[in-house]
Amino acid sequence: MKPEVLQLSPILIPEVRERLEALFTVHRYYEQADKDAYISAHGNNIRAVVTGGHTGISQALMARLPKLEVIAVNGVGTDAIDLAYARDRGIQVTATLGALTEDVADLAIGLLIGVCRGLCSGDRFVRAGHWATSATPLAPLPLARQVSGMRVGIVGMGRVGRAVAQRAAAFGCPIRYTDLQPQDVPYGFESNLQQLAKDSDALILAAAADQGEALVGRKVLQALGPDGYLINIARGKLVDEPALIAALEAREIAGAALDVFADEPRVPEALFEREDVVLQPHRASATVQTRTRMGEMVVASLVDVFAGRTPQGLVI
Ligand code: 8YV
Repeated sequence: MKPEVLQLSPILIPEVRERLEALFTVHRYYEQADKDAYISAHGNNIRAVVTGGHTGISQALMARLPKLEVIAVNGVGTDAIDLAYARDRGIQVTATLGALTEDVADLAIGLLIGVCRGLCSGDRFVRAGHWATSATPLAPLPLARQVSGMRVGIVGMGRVGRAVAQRAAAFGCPIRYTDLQPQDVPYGFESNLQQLAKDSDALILAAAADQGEALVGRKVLQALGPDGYLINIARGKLVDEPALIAALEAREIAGAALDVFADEPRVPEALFEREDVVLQPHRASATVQTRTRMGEMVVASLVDVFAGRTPQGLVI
């Protein structure tokens, strides 16, 4: 009999879906109208969960899956999983470590350029027909901020932070970073986030959010200052969003570019009308190439666990 898998979020690559369904009996939890009744009917037979980094799995749901052996995260973040509880139950947790590094770093740089150079405002300006009609071409658009040579501060020097640093270095940007401890990288370490913000023109968040705290609040934003930009490709909960909105409104920072939000998919409406922000719907890893690689890792990790092998990307 094929092992039964509970799938909590969609997989967008057809080949990966087909392979998953060929090897396992897949229960698409995310499609169920009555999730409670669905778990009452199937929960006792579920041996694996497939979920996204943002979706994770609640402890309450894990508790209803007594035969659960493995949670395969189609992503790298494990902040939405109670790892201590999983460990106590002997449930293995895997993540697609390394599969999405390049894409996430690419988007961080894309967002940095996007917000500093006003790419989205420029696009809206052209589409609205303002370029052709404006008396002084480009008059309503303010001059942009140069990206090359900006002082970049990176929060979290893990795989993604390093890939962001490599890219920013190619733009001639001096780089400093903060992390729980100094890493073996050729960039200056700063233990104090507020000081890092003060010394940066752009602060890029690439940290894990397992501690669940908002690292970036009013003080860090004020330290970043009226010429500083905040880029977040990590987790929305790392930022105190009301403080960010207040800082933008008071022009205490120059702008923000965000791929992630505290309560996705809900985004504070106060951000919608602002020209000094660039917004993305959490899609830093959403390329065909990366999602294929991630999906293949998810399937391989389930195969390995059920064959008694140590899966690649084992977190606990
Ligand atoms: C994905 C993520 O969007 O890796 C993560 O933790 O949040 C993202 O890469 C998500 O996991 C989609 O499945």
